[in-house]
Amino acid sequence: MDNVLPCNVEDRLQELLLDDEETNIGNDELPVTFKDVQPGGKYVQKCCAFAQKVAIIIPYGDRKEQLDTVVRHLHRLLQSQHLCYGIYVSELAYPTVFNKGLLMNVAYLTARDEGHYDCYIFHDVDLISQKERHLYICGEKPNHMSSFNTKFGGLPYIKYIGGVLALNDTHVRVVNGFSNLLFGWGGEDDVMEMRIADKHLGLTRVSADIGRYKALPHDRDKGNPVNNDRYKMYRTLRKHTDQDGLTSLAGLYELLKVERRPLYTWIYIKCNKTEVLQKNKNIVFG
Ligand code: NGS
Repeated sequence: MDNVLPCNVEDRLQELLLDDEETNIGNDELPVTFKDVQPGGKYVQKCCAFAQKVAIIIPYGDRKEQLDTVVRHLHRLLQSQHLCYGIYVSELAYPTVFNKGLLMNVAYLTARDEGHYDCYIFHDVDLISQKERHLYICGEKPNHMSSFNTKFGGLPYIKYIGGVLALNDTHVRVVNGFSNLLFGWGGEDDVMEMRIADKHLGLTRVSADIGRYKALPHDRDKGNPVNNDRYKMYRTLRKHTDQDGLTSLAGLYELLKVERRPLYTWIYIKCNKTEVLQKNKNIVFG
């Protein structure tokens, strides 16, 4: 589904064109575009051309440069689209094994509790939208926004919904968020795809010319080894959507800090893989 800006708004985008150079700006001084951003990365001024209030959720590992780039890019883009929004970045304290699903769940709850957003856009840290007209709002169905990723020259496979995914609050609740139990690289997006299908929510995908994203290059992240158990876990995870996700998140992590940084809200958490899997052993092995 293509959400694109109406022409009268598009005209005002010219000064905000997002080319490659723009996305490489340094991170010391806040450019004037960000002067209206409130601490925690919230923007509520001169906005609300659309009725939705949007939370951007970015699970973060250790690519600070990319985080700075994508956050700045998003502020420019979302302001140009006259949206009310907040940006939330969640990070796990090391040493640990990365858990993208759990990080996204925690950030979602934080955003929901403080902002009551209508739309949640789960966004990889390495993806830059190349189309300013690609509106960052939710539709009636879950919407896969990153339909063309320069890393893959399109989609890596047809059921792929990773990268950038827009879910409204009802969607997130119905699927019980993401699985908390996939540690390491791979699979959390595929399990979300199964949840959306199993709950019959339907799915839309932006056309490839609008949903075009540039992938920023990177090495493999520290603390994020490939999860070799992921395929094995699918079958049992699929049976336990209602027991594994937002409803079972409490007690699986410790909230260390919520910090209002100038351009985003930073949520820092701690969790122990062995303990989490042990607490959920009936799901993992059942
Ligand atoms: C698939 C993974 C997805 C992942 C996608 C793209 O193979 O979680 O590759 O990854 N699924 C499984 O491993 C089952 S990427 O190249 O963007 O890192 O999102």
